[in-house]
Amino acid sequence: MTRTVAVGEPEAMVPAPLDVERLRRDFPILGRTVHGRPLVYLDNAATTQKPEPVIAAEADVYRRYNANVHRAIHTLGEEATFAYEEARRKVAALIGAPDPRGCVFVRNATEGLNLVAWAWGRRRLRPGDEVLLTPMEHHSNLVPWQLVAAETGARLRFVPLLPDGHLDVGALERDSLLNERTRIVAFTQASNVLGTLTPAAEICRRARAVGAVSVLDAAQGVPHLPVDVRALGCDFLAFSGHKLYAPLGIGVLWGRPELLEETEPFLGGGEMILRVDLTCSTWNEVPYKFEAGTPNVAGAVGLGAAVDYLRAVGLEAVAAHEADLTRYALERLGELPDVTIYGPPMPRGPLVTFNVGAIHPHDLAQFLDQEGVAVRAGHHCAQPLMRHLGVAATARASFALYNTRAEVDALCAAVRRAGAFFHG
Ligand code: C6P
Repeated sequence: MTRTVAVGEPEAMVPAPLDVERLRRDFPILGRTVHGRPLVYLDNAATTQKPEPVIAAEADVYRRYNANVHRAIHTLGEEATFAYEEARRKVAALIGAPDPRGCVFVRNATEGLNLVAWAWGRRRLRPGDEVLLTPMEHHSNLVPWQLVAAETGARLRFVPLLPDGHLDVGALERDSLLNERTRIVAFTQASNVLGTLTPAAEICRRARAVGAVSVLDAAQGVPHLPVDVRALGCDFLAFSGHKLYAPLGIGVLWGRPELLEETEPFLGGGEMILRVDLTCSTWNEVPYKFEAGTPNVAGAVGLGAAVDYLRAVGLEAVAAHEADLTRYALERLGELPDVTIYGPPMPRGPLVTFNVGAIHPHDLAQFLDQEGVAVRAGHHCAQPLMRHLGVAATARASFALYNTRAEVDALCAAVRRAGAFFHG
């Protein structure tokens, strides 16, 4: 995977452009400075900043109706429960889930993926069964399967990558990667390193055809693409709220209702039980069976507010704006000397992963930070992919609805100065 430049993609229906300057005013943090310079925040794939309505919704819980949910027989408890369940309904609508009960509140995508691996996978996998993954999975969708495979004797297999960073879907048949032993196909909807968009609906359909369950890591998908679990045809889908303008510490695992019904609990404790005896218990209904303990009520309410915000701005318009920034960044960064960009051409997720000559990405990120530009540097929790690319680490700029072309220009100017500084 070497230098890439954006190539033309078919022009789709173009939604009205975002009024980004107005939207930016919704995000108080964007007004701050870093090292005396205006903040240029380009680490959105790690976490997004939060708009005022989300901050207000979360604070409002603590100001007006903080209480435990589902237990308290008092007004505050009822209001908190209503708001928590309302947030579940909003999340369900966002991802096209026909029934909100299919949406389990978890801490983040990592917890959702672990829930599937441990509570569904470990109980069902047998020696010789196969779990199909890809080499570009985030550690959150790799390590849980390694742990479960070690316990069950299941075998991990991987769909190879093509040189441009796309999945080699042809290998599913050619190399018999999908076969009667495949029980689980777990893969990312969008790579957090390459920006690669996977043909999720096709893979889910083919997984089902061999009787396998599909698990979609949508951590980098839901914030940027209109997602519909029915159209995708997946069995499980996990994402984090904090990459979606929502508070930290709240995420969602969606599961096909019949699968959630047959999935054993992940954590035991309060709320997830129906009846408890000294030596055994029975379980509450879905989704509460998977929500042991006091949940992050304020986080969920904040997530509901983030969903409202995103839908009001317009998912299609956000996607178009982010695609424009990505295309522009690919072009502008690609013009700079010694810059290597990883990943496929457009269309791809709204991030650009790159290296500059022999500059260590950590040094580069530190230099950029001094210029007010926040990017991520490191292995991005995708060490096998780094090895596949033949690098130890990379820098990465990732975009959200509030970023601008001027910020891409600021990034490129700072990268140019870094090149001059380090290479002399
Ligand atoms: N990627 C990044 O900077 P959590 O940490 O549970 O919210 O999300 C985990 C996760 C799962 N899958 C993908 C594709 C991801 O990108 C992430 C998080 C961040 O790329 C932090 S490493």
